[in-house]
Amino acid sequence: IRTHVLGFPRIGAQRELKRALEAYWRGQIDAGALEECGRALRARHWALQREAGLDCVCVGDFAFYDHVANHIQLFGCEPSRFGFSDADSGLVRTFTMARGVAREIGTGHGACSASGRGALEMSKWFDTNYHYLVPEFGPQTAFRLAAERLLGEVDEALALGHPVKTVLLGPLSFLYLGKSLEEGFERLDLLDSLLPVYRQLLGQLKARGVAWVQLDEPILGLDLPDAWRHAFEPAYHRLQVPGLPVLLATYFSPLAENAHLACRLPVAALHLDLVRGDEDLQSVLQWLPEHRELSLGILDGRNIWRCDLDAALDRLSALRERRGGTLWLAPSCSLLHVPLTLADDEALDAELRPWVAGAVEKLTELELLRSALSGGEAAAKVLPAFDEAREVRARRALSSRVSKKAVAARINALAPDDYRRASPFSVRQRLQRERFNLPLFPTTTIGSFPQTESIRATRAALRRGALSDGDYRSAIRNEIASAVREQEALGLDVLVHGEAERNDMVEYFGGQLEGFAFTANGWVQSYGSRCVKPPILFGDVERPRAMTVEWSRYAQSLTARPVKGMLTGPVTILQWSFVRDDVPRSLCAQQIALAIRDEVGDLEAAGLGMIQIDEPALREGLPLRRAHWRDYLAWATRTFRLSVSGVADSTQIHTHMCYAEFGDILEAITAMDADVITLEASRSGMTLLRDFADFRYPNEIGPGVYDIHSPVVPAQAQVEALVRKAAEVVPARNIWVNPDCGLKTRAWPETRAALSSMVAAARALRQEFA
Ligand code: THG
Ligand code: ZN
Repeated sequence: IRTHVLGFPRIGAQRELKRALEAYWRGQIDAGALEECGRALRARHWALQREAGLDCVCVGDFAFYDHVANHIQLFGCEPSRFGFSDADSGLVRTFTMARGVAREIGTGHGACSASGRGALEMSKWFDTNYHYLVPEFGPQTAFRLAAERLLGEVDEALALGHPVKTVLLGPLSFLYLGKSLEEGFERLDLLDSLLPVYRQLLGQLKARGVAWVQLDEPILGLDLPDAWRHAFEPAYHRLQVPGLPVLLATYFSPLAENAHLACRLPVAALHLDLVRGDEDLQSVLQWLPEHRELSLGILDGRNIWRCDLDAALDRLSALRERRGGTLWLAPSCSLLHVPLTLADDEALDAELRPWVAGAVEKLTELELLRSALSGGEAAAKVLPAFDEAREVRARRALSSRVSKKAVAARINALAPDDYRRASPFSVRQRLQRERFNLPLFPTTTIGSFPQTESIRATRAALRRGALSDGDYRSAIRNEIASAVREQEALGLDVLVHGEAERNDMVEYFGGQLEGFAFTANGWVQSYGSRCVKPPILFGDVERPRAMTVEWSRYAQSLTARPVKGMLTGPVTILQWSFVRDDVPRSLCAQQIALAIRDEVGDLEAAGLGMIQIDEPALREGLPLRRAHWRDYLAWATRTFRLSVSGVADSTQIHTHMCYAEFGDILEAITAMDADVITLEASRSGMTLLRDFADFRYPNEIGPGVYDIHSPVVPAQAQVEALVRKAAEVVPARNIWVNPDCGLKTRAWPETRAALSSMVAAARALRQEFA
């Protein structure tokens, strides 16, 4: 029995990589110092793997910015639009692709892909909160092996005396996850020229003395077009290198109709994600030839709960009897998606600390399972650890903070009416128009205003205990008052309080709800140097007190114009947290929805006539397999409605979505029945609106009229043109005018300029359409 991991966190226990990257970008350290930081992190992470007892270390999972971007360089297919020359170092190239060229950086991610030197587009890595840089492929794409960096890392690990398993994204997934530069260009057509380069690399790895190569093909868990499915077998035949065993890794989703294919591929070993793809196991046992090794993803690589070792051992023992050959034990997927360690987190609730496992703790769990499975003395030795784990699980199950009768009772008492507004949209719209009397093309913003240095300092001072609660609150009130003044001066119609009191929205709400715990250092990489600290949803959710009312009420007290209350929706809170493994996700979402519903009610009672509940992660929570979409979308939209349906018809419910294409979930968005939806749309030049028009989206809609990811100030004429375009496909009286996302990452000067141009555009259009 072997043990291994598919990949390891790389950001560092104290986010050393983040610090070094940002210092390098600011020009405070040089490339040598950055490289040294990377080298030290790799050495430390390999040592952790070996000290835990794993058979080999993973090489190739490290990246300064993103592992997919590393493959773009590895295979020499950096888009020609960047105009790299031999003089540009690998680091310079990585960061240019990741962040664009300074002069053109204003165009941000994705905006000018395929032309200019704007950054590569970012996209969600399957259904995780990690974002990868999207490779660009076209008829001109050529591949050339540039393996110096990877081979250097292999040599580093070998020099440290570690047996090496090199991790690569497989050729099919690499091409599939990219984008085509030209309409109609088939990325699959590049396979023929890509395979020889992969093969060449495998040859060099073998010559180096690596023990294994892991090729990740997570797309085997997707609904693949036939052409892609059929390409696997011939491709993997061509990749065979005598004497170099390949482990094919799949994860995140059931293989289903691709299971037979995966079993047929000529590789030495196959990895299965038993957390997400348990249903494949029986067929794989049947189809996988005896001499192939089987790697079982028995620990959850995407969640932080300690493993039920007894249950895992039972399963593994049975499997071991059925299956001759060699078994490998592993986490289900790369550990990139969990914090490095949670063992000594000072902020984590003491009761919860023994319940959870970060990446390092998961290594220990793997070794316990291997020892127990080996029998004899090794197994006897780990009995106490199994006893301890069992006790901890029992304590967790019985904790009075996990299951709460009152919460269950409330869920059970829900009736169909709790999931719908009192009247249909047409009635609500009339009442809301009478109440708010807004002009045509009302202007608003998404919620947050620039998080200035002083705002950050205020929150940090409170955290450190350097600021009293009273002083903190008056500092935040000052920020709110100033945001309201700014908005009135700009002439916006519907105001927001600006969210100076919030850091990450999910952390902010999780921190105030019972049933959630949080960590001081449980960082997970989101993209590049950016990390999130997902709250841990461990128990039934309750809202002990109002969370946002004080701030929203204060903002409303300062102005005669309507202020929107600002909340995050249940699906997004769920999606960006570590979630319980003892009840269904849908139930967790329902409980969060009830807490939000109470907050919505309190905001309404405090005089807020408009309340926005953001669901930016609704689309990303979509299951990877279409067959599971209906079920998810049904509970996700129901949960949203549960959050908002307690209000009067004349209270206006807004929602906001971003980070995604919405074309394929319009029906679900409509089913949410928000009175107004604001969307990220400016970058797609409003093609998104055509979908909404074709679909006849019935409610009001604010397609973002400019890209907040860019410091470039939109011209008034440009905003007008976008709104005119919108008015061609959506009734003008249903259109709102707003930026495409929150403004917290922007500075005030550009924010003022952009909003003032937006307001001027709306005013001009009112004349034009009057
Ligand atoms: N919150 C959460 N998940 C998210 C987003 C979010 N996933 C998608 C998207 N937004 C990811 N975007 C970002 C953008 C910025 C940062 C993280 C994710 C960021 N993080 C700070 C950092 O790394 O320095 C840390 C933030 C903090 O101090 O809490 O800047 O909005 N949950
Ligand atoms: Zn947004």
